[in-house]
Amino acid sequence: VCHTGLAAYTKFPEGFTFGVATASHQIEGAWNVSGKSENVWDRLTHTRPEMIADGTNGDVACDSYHRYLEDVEELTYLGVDFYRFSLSWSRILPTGFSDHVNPDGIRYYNALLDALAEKNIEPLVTLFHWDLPQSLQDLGGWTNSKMVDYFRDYSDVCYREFGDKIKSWITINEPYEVCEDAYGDIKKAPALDSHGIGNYLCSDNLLKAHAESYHLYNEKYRPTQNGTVMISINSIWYEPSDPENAEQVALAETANQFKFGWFAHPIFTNEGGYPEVMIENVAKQSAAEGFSKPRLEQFDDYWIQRIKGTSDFLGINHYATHLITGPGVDPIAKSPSWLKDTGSITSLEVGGDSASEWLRVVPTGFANLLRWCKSSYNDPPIYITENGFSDRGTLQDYGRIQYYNDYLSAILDVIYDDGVRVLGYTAWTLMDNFEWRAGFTEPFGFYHVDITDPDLPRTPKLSADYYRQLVANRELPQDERFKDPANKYKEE
Ligand code: GBH
Repeated sequence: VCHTGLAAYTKFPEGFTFGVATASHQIEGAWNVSGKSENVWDRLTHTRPEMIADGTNGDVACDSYHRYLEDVEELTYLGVDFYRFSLSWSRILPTGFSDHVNPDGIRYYNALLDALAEKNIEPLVTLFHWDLPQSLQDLGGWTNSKMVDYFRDYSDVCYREFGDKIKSWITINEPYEVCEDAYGDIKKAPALDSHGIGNYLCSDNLLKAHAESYHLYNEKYRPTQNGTVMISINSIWYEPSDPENAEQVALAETANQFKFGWFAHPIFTNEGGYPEVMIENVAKQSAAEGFSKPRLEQFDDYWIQRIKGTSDFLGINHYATHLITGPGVDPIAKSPSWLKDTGSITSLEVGGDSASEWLRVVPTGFANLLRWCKSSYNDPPIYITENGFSDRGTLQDYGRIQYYNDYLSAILDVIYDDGVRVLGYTAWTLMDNFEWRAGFTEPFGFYHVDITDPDLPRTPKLSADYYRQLVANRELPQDERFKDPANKYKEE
């Protein structure tokens, strides 16, 4: 092992794969073209544009619906092994239900899949990345227990139509963000703000829906299609602000159970079900708040068993670490709420910054999260299904390169030093795109997209070349040209 003082390890193990990700609503545009119906993000951006930082929306976005061949060119330039993208539910099933399959939607994804196959780029496909058909939201969306059936029906259509071409599936992207940000808060569409209530109705239904989709694939499709199915869970990783403070250490563990464990514990542990500490805290808070029943209750035995073990890999999206500064009710917590239920106070005063307030750069936090996943979830095989960095859009994006280098180095550390089974890595994202409520103000892409030009030209940033070299050599690039001149000066 060569210790350069920068990174202990530089070379990725044999068989490790690299990809890059996008999501339908963030890139496709063509929001009302060829039979696609309205989704919750169309509704939010059209009716409440003031909720988006720059008033933009996904109507055109990167226009990937029409420009997907350009996207495939970019992917080919990067040389990635796989491309993670998501399917638009309302493009495939405009009513939201499986009574009408939209032929143009099927044609679009088949064309994309064929173009990828021609370049030997494997598809890794997400069924649901937040763009719920508005028709289903009108019935309550993920707070409606019928969503279990609707999601299974939608999955069935996708497995049937595309399963010959897609061997790696992700059911749902970031369940915490779906349930907490969209139903328990106003951070994501439909911005229900049913804090402490809707978020937990959502998790009950979403976990069951995921499990039913997994079982459906297992029983009906896996025997002939031979693919895999996983879920991608996001983690803000929590650490104590004072590692010597036992109370903070315990609270950080509780916060990680509330954040990551909320969805990982039911699927990836032997005992299954929601984490015990969540059930206890929510019961205690609910009683004190005057509710007749806990706002979150444990699944019954049938569902504990049915949900357990329903993911072939642990899909981790990871960006940032936050701090726990103490016990109590966070000043920003509503009542009742998930945050209040955690019983802790959080802080963003950690690590380097990015263009996104929440994105605190702490590579050691990533390594700690991965070790924690190994020990908490029986040493699962792991795919990093998202990781990336936002800036203000410069083409000389040294901050992004530094981020990737440090976070990839953290992965190498845990692979070689701790035996964590990380099998692949997905960078977020191929090109600057519609960053949800941040609009186009917090770009994460390897490619700059000029949204003021009707041709939406894509220009590679320096990080595109960094990633291309990384993928080609399976090794962290050491090239001088990737080093920030400012930092380089400091090092010498
Ligand atoms: C991922 O979410 C998404 O999967 C992807 O679509 C997205 O483009 C990417 O990250 C970059 O953001 O400022 O208080 O409203 C990552 C988890 C959780 C990060 C919600 C942003 C908003 C916090 N996200 N969070 S706030």
